Amino acid sequence: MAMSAGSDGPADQGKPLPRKDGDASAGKTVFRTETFGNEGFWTDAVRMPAGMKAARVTPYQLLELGLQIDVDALDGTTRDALTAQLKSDPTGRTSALLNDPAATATLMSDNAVMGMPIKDSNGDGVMNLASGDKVGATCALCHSMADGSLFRSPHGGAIGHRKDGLANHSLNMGKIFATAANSRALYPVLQLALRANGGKTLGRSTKGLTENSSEADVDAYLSNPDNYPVGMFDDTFDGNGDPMHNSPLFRQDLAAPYGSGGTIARLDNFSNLVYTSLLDQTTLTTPGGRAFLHKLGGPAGDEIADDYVKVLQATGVTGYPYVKASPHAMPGSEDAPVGLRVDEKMLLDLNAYMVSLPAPRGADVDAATFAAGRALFRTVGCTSCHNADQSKAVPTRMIPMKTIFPGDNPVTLAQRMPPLNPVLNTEASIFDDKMVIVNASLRGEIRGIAMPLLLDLARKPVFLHDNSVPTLDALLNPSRGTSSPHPFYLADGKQRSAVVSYLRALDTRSETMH
Ligand code: HEC
Ligand code: HEC
Ligand SMILES: [Ca+2]
Ligand SMILES: [Ca+2]
Ligand SMILES: [Ca+2]
Repeated sequence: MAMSAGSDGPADQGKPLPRKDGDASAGKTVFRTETFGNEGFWTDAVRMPAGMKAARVTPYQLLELGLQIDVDALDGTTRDALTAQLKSDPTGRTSALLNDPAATATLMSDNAVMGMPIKDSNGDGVMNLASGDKVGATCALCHSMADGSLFRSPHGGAIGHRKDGLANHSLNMGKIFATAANSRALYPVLQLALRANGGKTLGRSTKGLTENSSEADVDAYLSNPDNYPVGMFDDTFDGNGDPMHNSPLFRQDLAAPYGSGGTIARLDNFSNLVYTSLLDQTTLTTPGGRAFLHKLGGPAGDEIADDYVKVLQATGVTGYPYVKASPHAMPGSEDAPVGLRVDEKMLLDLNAYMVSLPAPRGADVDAATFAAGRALFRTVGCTSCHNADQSKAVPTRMIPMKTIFPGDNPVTLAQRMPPLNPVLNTEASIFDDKMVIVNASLRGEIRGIAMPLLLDLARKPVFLHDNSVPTLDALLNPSRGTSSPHPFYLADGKQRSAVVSYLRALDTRSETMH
């Protein structure tokens, strides 16, 4: 085939930091079931299983929330019964098992709810939620799907074999968090109205929460999809309501720097941050956690830590922090932002696993349309940022906020110690909210957006990290305007449709197979 004209990608590709990889098969176990003790946080502090029990949540409802069920974890009797019930009613609506609230605890005890593994916390050699065992959280909660071989709920939950690394675009994290009996324990990642900010709040909701907000107030915030859209998770303890769309976790050798703000340069450092501060947020009350919050937010950061202690006390949470991690020689560094590091070998095993997970095949599209889309992609300017070859690592260069979002016109809310940039917010937009406090300036880089993987796009229901664009066609349609985020357009409808087909077909073989 003749080479198309146009560029393959930006001349300056940058170089991801060197990465150490351990053993991928050990990493698979870490990915699926290692909690480093965070079951204390999810079961005793947030009280997720207790909330589900109180609300009589059925397996059918778990699936409606977008959770995935691992058919291989079910015992033979349960699997046979479920298979028979789904045979007689493929919608699952009349399945005795799927509609029995007691079966939710059974599924959890069987370790079948993906990403919410049970631990033998009472040490009796048996896994049973009812007798005091605890449920934690792992990467598989958001970064795995079931293949739907047994059942697929219209809302995106599925029962089948595990497919790790796929982003769960249907996970209703806000509603899942709201269902917990003590959602107030998620205080650091809620949208807050802090005294240090004069009671002003930043995020999707017009109203911020405080340490005095009731459980009902917090549940109302979390379960409102305008605040917490499906497929998103607020992973920054910055007091801002800034959930981001979930990412794929396959082929992570291609994805550096990590996070939409490019905040983290090294993969194992991202994983460590997840374990030591997101999957057990109570570490933020420790001296290391407080120092990190202070560095990020000054007095607002101090206030988050102080108020969090009050919330934990008011809700009877004790014995924290829960995560099993060691103090690190360089607290505050990317290796240990809150001063803690979980087991190094397991982090490197997890690296190997996330790197080994293959990207799914792209959608099948007609060869001529693919070729037309590919030629346009290379000639209309897309490859000044994106690579055409998706089997190559994304360029590591950060795209400045003003380039990716010409409407960026921020006000300065506070100064910070270098290398951190000042706290900047464009009031009229949520696109920049995630990068107001936590951004790549933490590693001496600029506030901007990192290049995303252009893979598995056919399965994506929504585009850009802030969920702001509903379809690929809309993303490339000039009607969004010249000052909107990602204003790179094709005015001609036919050309746009060829590029959309091309994008949907992309995978790591695209350059060789088509
Ligand atoms: C509750 C949901 C949730 C859980 C659990 C979770 N993540 Fe994520 N993850 C996300 C979201 C949402 C993003 C997107 C963040 C962003 O855009 O900045 C993300 C992004 C990432 C990225 C960046 C990918 C890229 O292309 O830049 C990595 C790496 C990652 N997660 C690793 C992990 C690991 C490792 C675990 C388990 C230790 C984990 N995550 C657990 C929701 C989750
Ligand atoms: C100035 C650099 C730049 C240019 C030019 C550019 N992009 Fe992007 N693109 C990005 C960045 C950065 C993101 C991530 C934005 C975000 O998530 O907020 C992105 C996101 C995307 C996404 C969405 C990915 C997702 O998972 O939501 C698609 C699709 C895309 N670009 C296609 C294109 C096409 C097609 C063109 C040319 C018409 C183009 N881009 C031009 C930088 C660029
Ligand atoms: Ca609740
Ligand atoms: Ca936040
Ligand atoms: Ca903003």
